Amino acid sequence: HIPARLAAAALSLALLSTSALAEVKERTLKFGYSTFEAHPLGQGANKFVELVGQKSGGKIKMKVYPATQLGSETQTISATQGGVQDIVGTSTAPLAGLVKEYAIFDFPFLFANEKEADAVVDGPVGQTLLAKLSEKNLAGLCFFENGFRNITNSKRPISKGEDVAGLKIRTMQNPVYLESFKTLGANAVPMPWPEVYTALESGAIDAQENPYGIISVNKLNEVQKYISVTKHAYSPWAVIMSKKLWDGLSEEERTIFVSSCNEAKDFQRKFSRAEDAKIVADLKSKGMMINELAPEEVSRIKTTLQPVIDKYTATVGEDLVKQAQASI
Ligand code: EAX
Repeated sequence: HIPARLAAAALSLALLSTSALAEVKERTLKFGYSTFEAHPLGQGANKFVELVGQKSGGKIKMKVYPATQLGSETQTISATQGGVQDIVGTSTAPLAGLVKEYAIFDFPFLFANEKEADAVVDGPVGQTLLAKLSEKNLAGLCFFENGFRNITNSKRPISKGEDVAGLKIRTMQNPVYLESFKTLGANAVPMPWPEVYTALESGAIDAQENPYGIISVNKLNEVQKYISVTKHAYSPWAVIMSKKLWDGLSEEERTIFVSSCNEAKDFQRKFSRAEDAKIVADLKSKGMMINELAPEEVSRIKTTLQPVIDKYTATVGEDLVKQAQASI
């Protein structure tokens, strides 16, 4: 027979989980993001949805809209602010237009590797930035990663900063990216992601920059010849809820969302990093030319971009930059 203590423990556990779930409402939420489901971000999004489902005993469901079905990143961020969309996943760059401190993540060459990125994004700077979204009718849950960004173009390999000059390059809708590429002499144009493939195809632009995964899943190999491994910036990807929804959640529901996001994040980053080598081989096999830059050329680019870093250090505040540097 079952020992009394064990039976009591089982009973209290059962009570705990039923009483716990009493604080969880049946909900079906709208979750939209810009990349494809097959991308590691889409896989991370699915993991998040699955975990929220499990932890809520199936009460909280999400309808997922990948691949810009609900609009560009800036549009879906606005829809989430208005509560029309419940959850958005987005590269953080467009958030700098709402909360200026987000520009810190866009500083060229801020992180040398993923370990440094994780330390800052998961540290006090990341926490501050998630919390700041509440000023804009948003509730930040956690950060996945889009990854280190590399330049692709149709003209030539980029081996030094001077090779960027004259390229018509699309940037995200973010001033740090825009000014960085202008400083290198490029003809830089901000453009929402859904327009980029067509603009590259028609030759309206020559170049764009994104991590390997985005290049691959969007088949940019069809319209771009060269990838130059500049790793000039790192894109975190924020999972954000509308504040309207957040404010109406029980503590228990909030815990479900935040803990699921963080668990999904660990899965997502591992997956993303494991995919990179395979993607590079695949892009090469599809005819893309991939070149690395000599470290001294990377340092020269960084020196050229120092005025942009200085300008945006003033914008985001020197304390935040120091805090980031202390985490690295
Ligand atoms: O889906 O707009 C961009 O370049 C971002 O990297 C976006 O997340 C791509």
